[in-house]
Amino acid sequence: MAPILLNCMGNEHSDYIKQQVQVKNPYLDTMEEDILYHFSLGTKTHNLPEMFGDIKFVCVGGSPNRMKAFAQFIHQELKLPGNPEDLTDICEGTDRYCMYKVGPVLSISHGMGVPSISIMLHELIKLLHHAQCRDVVLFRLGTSGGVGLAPGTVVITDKAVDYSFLPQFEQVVLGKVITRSTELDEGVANELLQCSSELQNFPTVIGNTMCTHDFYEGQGRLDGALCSFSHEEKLEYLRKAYEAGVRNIEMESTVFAAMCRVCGLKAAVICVALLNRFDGDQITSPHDVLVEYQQRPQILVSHFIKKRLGQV
Ligand code: R2B
Ligand code: URA
Repeated sequence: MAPILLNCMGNEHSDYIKQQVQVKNPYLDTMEEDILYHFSLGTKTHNLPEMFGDIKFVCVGGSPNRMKAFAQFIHQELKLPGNPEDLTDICEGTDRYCMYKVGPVLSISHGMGVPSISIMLHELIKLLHHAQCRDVVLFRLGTSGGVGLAPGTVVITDKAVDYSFLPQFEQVVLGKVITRSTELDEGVANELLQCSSELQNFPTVIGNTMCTHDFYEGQGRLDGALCSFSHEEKLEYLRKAYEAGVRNIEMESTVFAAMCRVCGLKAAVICVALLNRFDGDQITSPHDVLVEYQQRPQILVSHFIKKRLGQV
C-alpha cells in the first residue's frame, strides 16, 4: 500500500517553521523509525533532540583528522570546560564519517567528492530536523586549488558553480536530471569577510568556486594517470574560469550549497587555496605549510562563531 503523503509544507510562511530545518520529503513523517545508517545513529536508539537540540553551527570538512582537530580547536576557543583531548567520536560505530559535538558546534567529516558529501548531508539534515534544531548555520571548511591566487589565500564562496561555470547542481533522479540552484547566503559570506579583515592573518577573497567530479582530468590537471588535452588547452580553460569569476576549484561545494538551500539552511563555503593552478598541478608545499594553510578556514569560522556567541 502506498504511504499517505502528508503536506509537511503547509505552514511554510510562518517564521517559526522557516527557522527550523526543513526536510523536503513527505515520506519521512510516515516512518516509525529513521536509521541514519552512515552515522550509526537512529530515532529509536538515540534521543536526538537531547543530544543535538542546541546545535547552532555545523562545520563540515573532508578529512576526519582535520575535523577532529577543528573540534579540539573550537573547544579551546570557546573556553569550554573539560579536556579537548577527551572529545569522543559520536559516530564511532561506523568508520564512514566522524562527528564531534563541542557546545553548540558540530564538527563532521564528509570524505571526498559529491557522492560522499551528499550521503552525509542527507543524514545530517535529517538529524538536525529530528533534533528540532533551529537557526543553524552550516560551513564547509576545505582545501582547493586556487585560480590566479597565491597559495594560502582563503576563498569565501560567492557562487558555487559547475564545470560550465553555472550556479547549478545536476542530480539524476529516476533517470532524469533535476537542476538545483547553488546560491549561498550572502549575509554569512559578507560577515566572514568582515571577520577576516578583523583578524588580518591571511589574504581572503570572495569569489566563485568551481566544483568538479574529479581531482585530475576534471580539474584540468596534466599529471593524472590519464590526460587527453594539451597544456595550452588547460590554461585556456582556467582563463575562462577566471573570467567567469572562479577563484578556486574543489569537489563538494555545489551539492552542499544546493541541499542546504532547499532545506532552508544558511550555508557558506570557506576553502584555502593550496596552490595556484596557473603555476602547476602538483601540491609541492611542505607538510607543515599545508597544515598551517588548512587551519586558516578554521580560524576564520571560529572567529565568526565567537562573534555570534558574543565572545569577542
Ligand atoms: C578538496 O580537496 C579534496 C581533494 O584533494 C576534495 O575533497 C576537495 O574538495
Ligand atoms: N582540492 C582540490 O579539489 N583541488 C586542488 O587543486 C586542491 C585541493
